[in-house]
Order: sequence, then structure tokens, then C-alpha cells
Amino acid sequence: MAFAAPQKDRIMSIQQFIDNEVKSNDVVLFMKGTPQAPMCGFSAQVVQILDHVGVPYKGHNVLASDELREGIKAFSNWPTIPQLYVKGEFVGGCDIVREMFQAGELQALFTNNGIAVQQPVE
Ligand SMILES: N[C@@H](CCC(=O)N[C@@H](CS)C(=O)NCC(=O)O)C(=O)O
Repeated sequence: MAFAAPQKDRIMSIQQFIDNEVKSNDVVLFMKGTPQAPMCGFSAQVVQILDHVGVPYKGHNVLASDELREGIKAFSNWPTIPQLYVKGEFVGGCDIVREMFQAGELQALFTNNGIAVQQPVE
């Protein structure tokens, strides 16, 4: 019991950090590695799609923090990385992002939220 309170406080703080990040940045990608150097094929695919669409985004490397790696899974109630957030809303992981991109829905999600893309759907 002696350690229960500090651990709870730490969990709260990472949840608050994530909440603040996704609310204060239009597009956030929780990934393995960085946008410049992805460390996993799934994260690399999402980076490739976002770069192709041409939308600015903030990347968070979960490999740099186990607390963030587990915290984002709890925050989204989603078991894997990568995870994409747009305007504070969880969009999905690699499969969902890829399918939305192929259907033109990802680009529409950005433009409908007032986020400029360099590569709109024709
Ligand atoms: N089907 C998933 C693929 C992503 C995936 O399976 N990620 C795994 C391996 S990189 C993962 O995050 N496992 C939990 C972990 O590494 O903490 C998606 O659409 O995003």
C-alpha cells in the first residue's frame, strides 16, 4: 500500500501529459522512433502516409519512455503503436490510417478539421 499513491500519481501525470499533447497539437503521432528515423515498419508506414499527404505533425517516440509507451495504450484503450491523433481524437493505428488514406478519408479528415494538406484528394 505504501507505494500505491506515488504510482497512481505517476500514471495520472502521463495521462495528463498525453491529454495536453493531443489537445495542443492538431496532428500527433505516437510511434516507435522519430519521423526522421522510424524504428518499426508500422510506424514507418504512417510516417510515409503523413509525409505524402503533406500535413504537419508532431511525433512522440514511445521507445524513449516505457511510461509513455504504456500510457498511450491506456489513454486510447488501444494495444499497439503507432497511434494517430487528430484534433484530440484518436484516429487509429497503421492499418486504419492506411485504409483511410487509400479511401481518401484521411485527407478528408484533415481538411474537414481545417488542417491544410499539400496533397488533397483529386
Ligand atoms: N496492426 C497494427 C500494427 C501495429 C503493431 O502490431 N504494433 C506492435 C508491434 S510494433 C506493438 O505496438 N506492440 C506493443 C508494443 O510494442 O508495446 C496497426 O494497425 O497499427
